[in-house]
Amino acid sequence: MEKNKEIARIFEKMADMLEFLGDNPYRINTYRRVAEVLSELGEDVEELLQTGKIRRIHGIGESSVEKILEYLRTGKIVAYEELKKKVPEDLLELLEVPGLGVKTLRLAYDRLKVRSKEDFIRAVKSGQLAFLPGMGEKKIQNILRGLELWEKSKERMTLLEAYELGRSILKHFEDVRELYENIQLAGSLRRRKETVGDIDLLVSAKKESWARLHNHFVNYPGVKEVLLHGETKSSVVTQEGRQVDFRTVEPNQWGSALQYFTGSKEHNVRVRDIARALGLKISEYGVFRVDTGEWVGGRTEEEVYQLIGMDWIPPEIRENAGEIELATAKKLPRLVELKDIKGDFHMHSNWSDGLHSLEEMVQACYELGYQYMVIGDHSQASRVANGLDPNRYREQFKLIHKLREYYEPKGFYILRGCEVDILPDGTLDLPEDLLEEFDFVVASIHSRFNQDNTYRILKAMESPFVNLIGHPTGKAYGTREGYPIDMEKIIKTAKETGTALELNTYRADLSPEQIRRCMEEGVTIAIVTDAHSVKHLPYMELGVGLARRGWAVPELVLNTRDIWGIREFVDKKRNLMLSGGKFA
Ligand code: DGT
Ligand code: CA
Ligand code: CA
Ligand code: ZN
Repeated sequence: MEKNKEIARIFEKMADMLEFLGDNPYRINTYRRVAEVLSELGEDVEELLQTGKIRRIHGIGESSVEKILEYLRTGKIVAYEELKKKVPEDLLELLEVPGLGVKTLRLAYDRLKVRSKEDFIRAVKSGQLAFLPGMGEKKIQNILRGLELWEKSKERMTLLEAYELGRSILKHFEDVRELYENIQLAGSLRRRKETVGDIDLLVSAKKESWARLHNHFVNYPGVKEVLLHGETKSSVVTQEGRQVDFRTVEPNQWGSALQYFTGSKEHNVRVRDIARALGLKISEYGVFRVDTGEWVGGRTEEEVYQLIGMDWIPPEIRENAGEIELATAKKLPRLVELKDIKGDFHMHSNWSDGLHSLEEMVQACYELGYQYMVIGDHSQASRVANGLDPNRYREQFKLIHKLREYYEPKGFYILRGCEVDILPDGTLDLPEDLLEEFDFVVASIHSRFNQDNTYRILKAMESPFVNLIGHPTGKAYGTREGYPIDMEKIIKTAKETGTALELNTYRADLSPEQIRRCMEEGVTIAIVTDAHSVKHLPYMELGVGLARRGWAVPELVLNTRDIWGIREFVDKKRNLMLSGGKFA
């Protein structure tokens, strides 16, 4: 699917370039649609060419097909090469900056003689931008803020991006399965850190295969530049500018190498110190006796930890934050695992701002092997997200009712839900009599972040019908800062009212520290994908990783309960709140 991505990227760029040149909007939209179709396409364009089906892709017209064919045959699209001569490509890269559009770039080009990315950044920082028509102080501040965030986000990938890239590289290695014994992504990606600097890939194999493995690695189709092509270590940079490090080790070094390259550095330093006190030396090559230099183990990670008197430690908590002491005392808690997860509580269909139909979302959840799912389309106040009014929710209930007839006999339960907006004064965007009809309610803040957000959330939790607070802090993967809130108060009230707090896989909100506080206080969290397409549903695996980073235990993760446990959770809150009681 690498080719799909490459070609989609070119069409996307051509659309930007045409827009910059003030070309016909119809043509611009056509190119954008081609890019979208190509990235969503389930099949490889190269295969479609071979099977002759390429001319029948829905949504791609004749002249675009010709360009795709041209690229597959020659590796180039002449129309694109021509456009490159007319526009400063480098300047258009700035379109990734939040809050910056073609119009502003074009104005800066015409009036301020801005020709490159650097020119533009200089123009913003020196205040020259203020000379452009329609450029107020507030707009300039926004662009400055956007530039800062963009520069920061360029340095590190979000966990989502790293996960996708990692999966694609693992897939590339399936072609040479006979050459190695073990393969794994290590480093911060394995630890499920919210942002990832570079990807670390580790393989164990017999020495005679190493050269071929390194060749295969540098020939990964997404590579833009090979930084190092060695015998044991290679490094490349991808088209997106991301670095991937690759190492090969002998099969009996697997455990010690995996332990070493998983990190974190702080964890490894402690582990090494403890080993030294026991007369042992741990390196990526194995565990050795210091006095004789004799190799004593390192085939598996379990073996490495066991040799220094510890239980195996889950990668997500290897941060030297108390895990080493507990592993030595053999008292590590059992963390939640993907296999414990029985359902997802927050997702959107094309009734609001999702890409897929309700039917498609339901079928996809069923195929994941879940016991239940909550459909949670936006409520009316979320206009941009095409939120539902009470009548449309009731329409949706009818459809769900019909779907249940098919799915319930199979043991799969569709819960009627919503993601109701918490309004600026803390009231909810839907009437009580409707809220009562839902099986499960998620309530979130989506606008007016300058209000007292702690108060808004506390008030929402007092509703007997609100079961989960969506993305509590409003932050997203280090790219979007949250609104200020008093998390301690929210945790306390969640406990008192029997409301769960959401760990949103799409945003990494809550943070590991906040999850840990929930665990300490006995507050239940729910891991949700907030899927806007069936493609996002499997990110549950990442959500579980993020939860584990916060030391989440199955007892306090709502998704580990079965359908009857969920109904009990909902009923318990309703009964208690309606009778004026409080939770223990
Ligand atoms: P990143 O890539 O910045 O998100 O973070 P990591 O943790 O993936 O770091 P990276 O890629 O530099 O190195 C991968 C692992 O290799 C790291 O987690 C621990 C190990 N490692 C790297 N350099 C050192 C070092 O100087 N000392 C020790 N003890 N371990 C190291
Ligand atoms: Ca790394
Ligand atoms: Ca690295
Ligand atoms: Zn939301």
